[in-house]
Amino acid sequence: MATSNPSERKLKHGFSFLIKSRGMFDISDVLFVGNDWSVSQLKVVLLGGRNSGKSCVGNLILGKEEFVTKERTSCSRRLGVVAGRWITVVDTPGWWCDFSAGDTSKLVKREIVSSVSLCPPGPHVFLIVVKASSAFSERRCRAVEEHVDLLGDGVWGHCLVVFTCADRFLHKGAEECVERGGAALRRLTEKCGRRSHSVVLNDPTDGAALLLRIQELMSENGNRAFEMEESISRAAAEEKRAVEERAHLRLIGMKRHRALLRDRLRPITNIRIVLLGAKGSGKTSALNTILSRECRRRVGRTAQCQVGEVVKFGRQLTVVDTPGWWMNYFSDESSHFDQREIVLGPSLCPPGPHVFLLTIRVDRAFTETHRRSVQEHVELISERIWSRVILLFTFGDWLGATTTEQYIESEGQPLQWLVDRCSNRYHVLNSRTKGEGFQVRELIGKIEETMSGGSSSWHYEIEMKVLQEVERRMRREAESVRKRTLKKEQQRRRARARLGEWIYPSLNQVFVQSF
Ligand SMILES: Nc1nc2c(ncn2[C@@H]2O[C@H](COP(=O)(O)OP(=O)(O)O)[C@@H](O)[C@H]2O)c(=O)[nH]1
Ligand SMILES: [Mg+2]
Repeated sequence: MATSNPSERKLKHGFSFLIKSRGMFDISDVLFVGNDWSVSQLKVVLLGGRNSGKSCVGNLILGKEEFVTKERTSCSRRLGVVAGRWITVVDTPGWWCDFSAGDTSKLVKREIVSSVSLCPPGPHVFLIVVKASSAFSERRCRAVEEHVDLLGDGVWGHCLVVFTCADRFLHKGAEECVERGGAALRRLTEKCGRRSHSVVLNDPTDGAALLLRIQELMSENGNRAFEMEESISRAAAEEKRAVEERAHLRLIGMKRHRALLRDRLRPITNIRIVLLGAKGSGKTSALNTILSRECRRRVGRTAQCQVGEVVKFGRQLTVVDTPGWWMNYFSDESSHFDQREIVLGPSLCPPGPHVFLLTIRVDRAFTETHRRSVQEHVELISERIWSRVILLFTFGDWLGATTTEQYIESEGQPLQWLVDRCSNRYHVLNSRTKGEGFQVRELIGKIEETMSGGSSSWHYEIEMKVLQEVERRMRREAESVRKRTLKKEQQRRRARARLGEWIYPSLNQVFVQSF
């Protein structure tokens, strides 16, 4: 360790270290000499919203690129020796910054709790990572509180808020960050015993300073590790084991069913698909992936149904994209326009689609409200279509090493209801990957199996009366809007005429008087 001209400094908790006298320092320059650095291993857990910089903070602490800076559903643990000490850092999956814990998938919540068991007997410090440049609202604060509270009592005494910044020129000190952040951020730091620290993510000197701040917190806690209530860790471990067992059974059942269908497979050269799902659930991205369309620009909101075609793997593929519904809306809350587009979709690939792909995002909780919303919107087309629906789990990159079956079994009743309704037909799609050939090939295989699954007709017979009914309702609505506008216009005209009568006589009087 290079310590040219070292000088000793003392921090307020009696913790001392040797440091190069040139002001700036990096991790290898820090030489710990006090008894406080006595724990043989330092264990740190990183917590925070998505893209807040958790993995980068982990890399900063360990002094090298150990964590991939990509959000995942599972924890990752890395060990390193820094300044002669073993350091364990556990990176946890992040939550959507403004979403409550109820909107986070059960899988992610369980992983956050499991992070403690990855560094036995428990972590010394939890770093709550917050992006310094983003506004910290009351909602964001509540999201942090709810997710940190999953770890049980006593956790806040081990927490340190870390503000991250990517650029030295934009960097502000922790106190300034808290002051500018407003009441919500002040409340969060209060909960953490007013402990906060600010780092520039690509600057190794900030890694050393952060370690010193961590050491300070450890000293405050008498080097005690955080002990999670046994009931919480036991429940998480039991749940994980049960999920794995159920996932294994589901996988076997699904494979057996597919093997049966494969025996009855009929050759097919023309496949028509309709994409259904909530807005933002990845339908348009799925269409681009299936049709191998390069889409460098950000995918915009789909206003109307659109059709895409391609010849791929020796098949003519026709895919209809629909605008979808708001994920928390029931069907009577969706606009008539959205309802019509959903019902219109199947008629855009005449004589009718072979399958419906129902997109579900794997990076969010799937609640009973979402389930009811999906059921009601799908059944706007017809209750008969369920036998042709395949669940398309989008945002597959988010799953990482977690299997689809583990995700399904973790998420609970509402999602399992949907999977059962689709007779265990599902496929996971990652629209961010470049080598999409394999996943699309596999999807086509599943579509062909669905079509061989005993349905007498090759394709779905469109129920024209449903479409006519929605169009009738739209016409009625347009007519009532027209009448309302007309009435308003007449009222306005009458008011203007009255105003004219009132203003012009008085103007005439002024005119006469002035002569
Ligand atoms: N990471 C990731 N993002 C995705 C994926 N699929 C879609 N997205 C993003 O999710 C957003 C909504 O996707 P979009 O296809 O427009 O959803 P739609 O409203 O259902 O058509 C876009 O910003 C996409 O880039 C995926 O598989 N992985
Ligand atoms: Mg779209």
